[in-house]
Amino acid sequence: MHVFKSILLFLILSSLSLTAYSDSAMGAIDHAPIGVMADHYHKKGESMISVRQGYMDMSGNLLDGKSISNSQILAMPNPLGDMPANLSVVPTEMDMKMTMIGAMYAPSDRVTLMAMVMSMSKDMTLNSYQPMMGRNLIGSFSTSSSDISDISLGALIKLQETDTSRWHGEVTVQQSIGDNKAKDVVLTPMGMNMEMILPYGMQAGDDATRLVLGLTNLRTLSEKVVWGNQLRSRFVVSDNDWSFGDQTELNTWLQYALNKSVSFSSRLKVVYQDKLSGRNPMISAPVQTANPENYGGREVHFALGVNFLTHILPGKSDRFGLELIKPIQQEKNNLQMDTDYQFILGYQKAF
Ligand SMILES: [Cu+2]
Repeated sequence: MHVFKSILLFLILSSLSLTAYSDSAMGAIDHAPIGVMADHYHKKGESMISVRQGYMDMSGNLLDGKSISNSQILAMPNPLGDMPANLSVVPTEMDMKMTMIGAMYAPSDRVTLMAMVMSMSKDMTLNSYQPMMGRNLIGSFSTSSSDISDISLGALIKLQETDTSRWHGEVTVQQSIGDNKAKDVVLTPMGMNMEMILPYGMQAGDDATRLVLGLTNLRTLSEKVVWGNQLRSRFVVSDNDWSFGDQTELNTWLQYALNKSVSFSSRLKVVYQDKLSGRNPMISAPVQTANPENYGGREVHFALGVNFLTHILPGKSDRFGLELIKPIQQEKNNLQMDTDYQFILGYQKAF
């Protein structure tokens, strides 16, 4: 398993870094847990590059937040038509990988500029069942898609900084550039292999332009403890046929500095997302993911993380972050897949 190997690697590197003290003024605790975006600004003239790799694993399904079996799903009506009358294709597993490459530059102490490119790859395994009568399993198949999904340009504005508290705002424009009509071969309930446009959740993009607004506060509770809070919303300002719903994310985290080069974190993340808006009439298979109503909802996640500084490449410290995220509540709208865990690994280097 990726996750456990990586955790082991981090524990080994963390213990090495106990001896690899950073000589700069920066500490591991100075950046938020790696899954929090736009969490810090820079001093005039500083720049930084970052790479984040995220994984998400989903398996099984939820109806209004409660576990539902494949046979219960087959009994549900197909809302997109009456051929067939019931849902006949059921997703069983989904894996998502995200790569985010970012750059920051501070032209002044007040403003830090940000640019980011994100790419995504998605894999889904599904079962196809007879559309009527016995509803026997016809077979399993998998679909995948992969693309650069979006680019964003933004600015962080320092609002207030005291010895124990920092406030900053974020304004970002995010443009989806990923394919929103990716195709793959699907095993239909009639037992045929057909190339089709994949449902919305399997698309890397939605053609939308979004405005991201954020507000972050960091509070130093003691020499070793920082409490962070962030409210961040993404609004669709223009789209074409369809787009994923607006999203608001609330994060609160506590970080503890073991020493200057290692910090541990716990984080609570609450996400509200609207259902999908609009539709593509070509997406109409008897599968839950083809229905715009089966998107969005409220989710609460808990994360544990570690940040650490070490010296590998010349210049300032090399910064690593790892976070393991588990859902504690998934009030997803209608019928959706059940999230097992997420996992984010990151590297940051300032100049
Ligand atoms: Cu930075």
